[in-house]
Amino acid sequence: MRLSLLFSLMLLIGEDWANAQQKTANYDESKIVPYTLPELLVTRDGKKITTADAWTNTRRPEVLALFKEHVFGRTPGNWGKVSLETRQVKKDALGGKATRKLIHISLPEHPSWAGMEVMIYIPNGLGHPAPCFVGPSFGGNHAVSTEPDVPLSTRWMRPSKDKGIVDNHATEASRGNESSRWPLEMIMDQGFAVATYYYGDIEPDHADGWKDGLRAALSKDGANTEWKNGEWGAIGAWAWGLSRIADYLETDSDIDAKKLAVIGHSRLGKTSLWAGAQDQRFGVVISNDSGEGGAAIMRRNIGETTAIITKAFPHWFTPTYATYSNNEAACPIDHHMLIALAAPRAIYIASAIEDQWADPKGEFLSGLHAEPVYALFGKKGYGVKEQPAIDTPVGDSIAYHVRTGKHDVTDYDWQQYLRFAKRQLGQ
Ligand code: GTR
Repeated sequence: MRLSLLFSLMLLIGEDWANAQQKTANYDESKIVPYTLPELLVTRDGKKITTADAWTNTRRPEVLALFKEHVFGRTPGNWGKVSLETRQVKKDALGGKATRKLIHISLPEHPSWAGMEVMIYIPNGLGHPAPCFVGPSFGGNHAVSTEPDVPLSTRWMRPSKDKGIVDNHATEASRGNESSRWPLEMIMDQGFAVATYYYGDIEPDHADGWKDGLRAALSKDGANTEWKNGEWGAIGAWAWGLSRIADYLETDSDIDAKKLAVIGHSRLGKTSLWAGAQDQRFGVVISNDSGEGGAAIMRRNIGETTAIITKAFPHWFTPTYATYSNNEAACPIDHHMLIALAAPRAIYIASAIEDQWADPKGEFLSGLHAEPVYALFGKKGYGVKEQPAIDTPVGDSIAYHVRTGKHDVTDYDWQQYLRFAKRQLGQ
């Protein structure tokens, strides 16, 4: 009993410590030490990139490799066969508005990973395959949906009285606790499907969580693995899950798998950016308040910093990333390069004005500094050079808004994403 209490307390140190840092962090622009961003359009051996082909064939692979080596780690390629099993199809979900499917994705060659439960809502009566948003949830399918017959997740969850998590597990009181972030009816009304999974299906989100998840299952040393520089962290594994959902969606004739938008909030926004960087099946990439390690420029060192995030959440990244704590200038990437990896596909970066921890201005700047890559493809970025006023979305192939309010996903955010996805994907 005592030991398990100690263990639970240890698990909280990362989150709690990060939360405490929010109060004392620097939020003063005038204290930013002048910095130079790494060149996007110059190769490591000094060649200038001036064409879309040279970006695609030379510089893009280089930048992608840099993010693997220095930030998120390499995704191993040894998972083998992927089993895609449809477990439930409910044609009259959401009062008849949608069909709900539950798909179990697992790896027959790696049975120690329990697999992932994907929940898909598809608007009824559309008359054509639906474009689809794909994103992970913090709380599980039963938290995204308010429908009482969605199975409760049985996986490890972070303790939370508010969310009805008891002994690290969801209860009936957990239903719908994330539904405000997933306005399913609004999304269905706009003719889009939604595919989602609980990120903890891949691995529990704490420093030792990988031992009970996909990373241990795919590693030859299992739970005894010592993660080396360049090997993947949790964000890489969560992003892998998004790509496996895309594998499934390509097999479902109710879905237009040529029209996929990957979306995530906060740590899961970092995840959606990394999924979008690696997997070009995602034609739209959406970062909602992704902040440090996501869209924010790391060299600004304002709000959450590399030092803070790699101390609080060492398991999210490849070990190398922590070596750039208070040493950002030595890092061969900055996060405008992560945005550029989406090019020429469409990307939306969103911030919230009360979320200074995530550095809204730094999130804006990463999109601005990615524009030269989009220009090579004849694509337009923001169309403005300064961060726009609150609640004033800007942009074309790279779009941005900073909305009123806190760190969250709101209907306002979704209204912009729906409009953007329609414009970019056609619908
Ligand atoms: C915070 C962390 C942020 C962000 C956030 C979240 O504690 O410092 O980087 O990821 O959690 O995911 O809600």
